[in-house]
Amino acid sequence: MTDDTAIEPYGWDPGWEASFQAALGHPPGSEIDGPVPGRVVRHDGAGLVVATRGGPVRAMFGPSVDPAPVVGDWVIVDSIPNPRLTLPRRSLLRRRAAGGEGEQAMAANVDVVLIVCGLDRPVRLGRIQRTMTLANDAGAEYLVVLTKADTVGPQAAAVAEVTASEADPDLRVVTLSALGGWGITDLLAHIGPRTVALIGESGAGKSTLVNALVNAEVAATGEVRAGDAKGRHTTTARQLHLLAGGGVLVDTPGIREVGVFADPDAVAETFPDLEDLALGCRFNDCAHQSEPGCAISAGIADGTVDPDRVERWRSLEIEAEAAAIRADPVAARRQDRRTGRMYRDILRDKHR
Ligand SMILES: Nc1nc2c(ncn2[C@@H]2O[C@H](COP(=O)(O)OP(=O)(O)OP(=O)(O)O)[C@@H](O)[C@H]2O)c(=O)[nH]1
Ligand SMILES: [Mg+2]
Ligand SMILES: [Zn+2]
Repeated sequence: MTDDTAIEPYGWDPGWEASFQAALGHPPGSEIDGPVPGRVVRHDGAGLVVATRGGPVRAMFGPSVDPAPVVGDWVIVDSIPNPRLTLPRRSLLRRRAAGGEGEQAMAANVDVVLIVCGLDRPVRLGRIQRTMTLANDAGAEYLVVLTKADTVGPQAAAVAEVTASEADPDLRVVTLSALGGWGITDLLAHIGPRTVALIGESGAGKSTLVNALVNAEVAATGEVRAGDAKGRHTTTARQLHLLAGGGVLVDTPGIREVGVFADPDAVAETFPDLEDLALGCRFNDCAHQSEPGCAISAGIADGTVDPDRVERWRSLEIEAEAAAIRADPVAARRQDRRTGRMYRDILRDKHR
């Protein structure tokens, strides 16, 4: 029998075992020599660190593996060691690469996203909604963590909570102080023994929170600038850390801009109330600008809908659609041709 005690804390379960055996073409339950499964716990310029049954191994990027493994992936490593295969993912947290067109994989097999905001700076609703969209795209749960609550009074913390929950009435918001050590047990109870990724801008307090949750100094932290509380990009690699009570945390480098590279449906999930309301618009393709019979415009007019929220919804939708078309240029061309044919047919019918 193989001894899985070293990889079970990383989330190894019968499903992954089955996936591993299937990938190698072995019948279930048979012994396998040589290639071993492991979880990518670190991804940096030099390569990968993979937690295996025999302990962590440093693996080269090696011959190209598709998809390229990212932190959180379960991979099969051979004896070199090289990753030879990425096991089919249960989820992928991704964003639009900074300043670029491409997609950037942030972490794989993530169950929960912590949207980390430091209370030493204003809570930004748009940013929360963008991160919610990334989480929805990955099929992950999310909750907002307002940390550094020790830097503001209870009154200000309460105001920040209300502001954050405006992103979604059902949004869970946890207020805590990672440095002060309060609110941590509460958060642990919320996340459970799952794979949890921390997302937020540099200096928000992600690594400090990781240390508080793990209850050890496992991640380096850095000072923020005095004037504007901006961070110095202390964390430079994505790294997975084990929680003592079960579950894993993925600490990530701070991101300046949350570029959405999402399925447009993920945007819809972020704004379910507006999507529902838009069903009442007269036209299916209503842009909610000045179309007659627009339910969204009516909501804005009678004060039941927040125009800023509509603005953020529309801009995220446009961004996600553009990304989807860029991701699949063939489909985009097909769509163009279809539209072209449609117009041609209409014109022909007219002139008949
Ligand atoms: N007062 C207070 N300061 C905190 C708290 N959490 C973090 N900090 C401080 O905020 C600064 C930034 O913390 P980090 O944990 O390094 O931030 P980060 O989000 O990991 O930043 P990057 O790695 O650059 O993305 C450090 O000086 C921390 O000591 C908190 O709960 N209270
Ligand atoms: Mg950090
Ligand atoms: Zn409308």
